[in-house]
Amino acid sequence: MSEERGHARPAEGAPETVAEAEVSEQFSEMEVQAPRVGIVMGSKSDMPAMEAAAKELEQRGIGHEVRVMSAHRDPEVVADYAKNAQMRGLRVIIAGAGLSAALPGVVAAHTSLPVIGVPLTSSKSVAGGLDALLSIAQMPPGVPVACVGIDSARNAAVLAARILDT
Ligand code: RP5
Repeated sequence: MSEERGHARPAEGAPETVAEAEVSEQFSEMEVQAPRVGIVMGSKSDMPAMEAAAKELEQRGIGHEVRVMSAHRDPEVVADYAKNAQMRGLRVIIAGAGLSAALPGVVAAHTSLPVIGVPLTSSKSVAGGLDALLSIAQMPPGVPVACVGIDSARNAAVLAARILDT
């Protein structure tokens, strides 16, 4: 047992030291496995279109997670997710939504991570998804959202991969 500034320190190999080493190892494993891309969408009905992003990331071996949350129906969930994203290890967020597609912009308002918006068509879309495209692309100065083409979730994943490479 050695002493430093009056505090007793456990000797090498003492139970506390072993426990610390185990915890440290578990943390480094978690970091490796932690998703780097968050894929979020406004509704379960968006899943068929957004699966293309998950598939592309899967093929590239990029860890990701998929969540359904609506900027209008679950505003607190979206705010919490975006605020905690960076701390959880995420590096890019892909957000898909249709109609008045606020999700990508609201996520971008709560995080400084890059956000890629995917405008989606849905049964109630007008002008073939132009409603969602403009909602996502026309962000106010200072709160950018990168916007891919309508229903172009795969391109969002390719862009996320390029961002991660830089
Ligand atoms: C948007 O409204 C969603 O992103 C979806 O594209 C659209 C329709 O949602 P549901 O009524 O199918 O849940 O917020």
